[in-house]
Amino acid sequence: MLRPQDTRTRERKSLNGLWSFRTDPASAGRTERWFADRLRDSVEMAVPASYNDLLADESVTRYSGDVWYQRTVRVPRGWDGQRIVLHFESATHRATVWVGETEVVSHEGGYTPFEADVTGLVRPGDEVRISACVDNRLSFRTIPPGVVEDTATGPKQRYWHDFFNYAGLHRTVWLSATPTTYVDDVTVVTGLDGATGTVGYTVAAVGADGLTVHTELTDAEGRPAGSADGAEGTIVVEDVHPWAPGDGYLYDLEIQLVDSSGAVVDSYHQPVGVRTVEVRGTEFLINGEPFAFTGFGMHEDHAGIGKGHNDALLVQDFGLLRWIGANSLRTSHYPYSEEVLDHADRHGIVVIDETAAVGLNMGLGGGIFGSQGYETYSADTINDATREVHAQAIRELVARDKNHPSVVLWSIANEPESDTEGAEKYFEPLFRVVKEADPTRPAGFVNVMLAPHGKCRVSQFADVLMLNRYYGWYVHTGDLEAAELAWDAELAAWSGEGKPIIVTEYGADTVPGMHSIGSEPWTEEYQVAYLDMNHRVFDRHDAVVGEHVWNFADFATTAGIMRVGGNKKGAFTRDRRPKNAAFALRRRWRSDS
Ligand code: BDP
Repeated sequence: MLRPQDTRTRERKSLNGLWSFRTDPASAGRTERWFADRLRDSVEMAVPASYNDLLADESVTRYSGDVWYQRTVRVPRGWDGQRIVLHFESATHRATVWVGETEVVSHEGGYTPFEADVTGLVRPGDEVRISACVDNRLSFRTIPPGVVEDTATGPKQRYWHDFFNYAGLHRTVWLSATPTTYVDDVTVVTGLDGATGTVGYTVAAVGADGLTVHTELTDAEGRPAGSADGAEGTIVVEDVHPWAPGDGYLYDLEIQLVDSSGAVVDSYHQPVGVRTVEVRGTEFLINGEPFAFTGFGMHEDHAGIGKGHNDALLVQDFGLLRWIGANSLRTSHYPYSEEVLDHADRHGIVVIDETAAVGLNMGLGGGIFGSQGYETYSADTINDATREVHAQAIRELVARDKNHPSVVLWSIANEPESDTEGAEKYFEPLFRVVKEADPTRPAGFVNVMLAPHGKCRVSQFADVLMLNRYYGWYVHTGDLEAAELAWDAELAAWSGEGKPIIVTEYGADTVPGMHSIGSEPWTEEYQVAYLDMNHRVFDRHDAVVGEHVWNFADFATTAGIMRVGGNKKGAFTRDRRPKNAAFALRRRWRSDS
């Protein structure tokens, strides 16, 4: 599946804006065929956005179940004879879509795209009604998992991840047109040998018998940089300008389907960054050079729109990343919108790309340790069927993001239970899935504090060790001396594994404006002292090649006695004002500060 584009043979029309919306707590809409007519008793809802916080209605904020979105669209009259596709960049966490009265597609998983060929159901020039039933419920067969419990006050959604279960149509919906003979997919793999770069590609096309695949590479200044023929090929680029951290140099690869008269039947443009990624011993190499990650685990989270994508806020967040000297980010804890990855490509920000497999750990809930009343891996909870859903989530992530040069490492899960036999059995096949899907990038998962060195049974499968640790926060709270000792000892043990270590989370909740001259948790001073302690420890271990503070900004969570208006571990507040820690990080990460 390729993302809709405007090219010389393709067109797209955004369906963003106001849609009709209504909740469907009884899940009556399917049997009552709400798609068959104008959505009654509806209100207006913005797309893209999470619906939760927009209606000043508590029952919608905390809603669990089906909701319906509907709008009409006039199909451009020039699209006669074209293949017409309805494309959703995401629907959280699952959706079924109708065009008119015909069901066209269902999709599981809230953060990856899906589409349907609707050519036979629409007439260029005419209006058509699009309805989507979107369900935000999480179960033991979803990624992320959750459970809807029957309680005395009705069914309640419970989950084990520490961010609010925002839902809805978070990203752009497109109607698009391609020729009926079309480029269906492209995979690009790049190489570097001194000043020479290679751009290897594989193209899949539909209905292209008798056509030739022709590719044209152009540099960022618009100068021709090479070309090739065939569905598979390699373009050699002399004096290549590599993509590198801080230097988001992109070539454009135009993929053409050409007929015997030389006419271009279809054209698709793939941005290409020529770079290599490799793990060697404890080093993480980009273009053969050791790379040290600085930056954050982030969230797609803003007041009002929740997890909805917004270009202005994207530009603001990346501006702050640049200001603070971050060279990288992790898409904690789900695939981010494709605009984020495009932006990272163009600006040379390195990305650890994560699936939505978060909360596969019944010993943890919303950052709170302790038994949560379930066994993590069992026939009734996370089981083989869950693993199939997880495997599909990995495949869809790789399929979507494989061509982004910014993506250098796959994270297949965040903080799963990883110290049990069940965990080992669950994860071993998933590492095979990610390696099969992408043999070119390293892969790992993010290890939780409850599975320290010597106990974790899943790290053996990972190329890179990613550790989340809260010494001085959840343990040794307020005692940074003891925290330093314990953290140092654990890192020394992990260093012996001979793999690169990225500390993917370390952080302390901080109430902006709260101060103290002592080391009092929750104050701005404590956050700075906590980060300083961590940095002293990292600097003593050569195998530590990355530090990602938790979190870039404060974010919304589910209600909990450890959360005051959400998680407050941000270097920035939720509205992106810097805490003292932001200035401290800037001093460490920017040589010019
Ligand atoms: C880790 C999780 C992250 C939480 C964080 C915290 O990976 O999602 O928000 O801790 O407790 O357990 O702040």
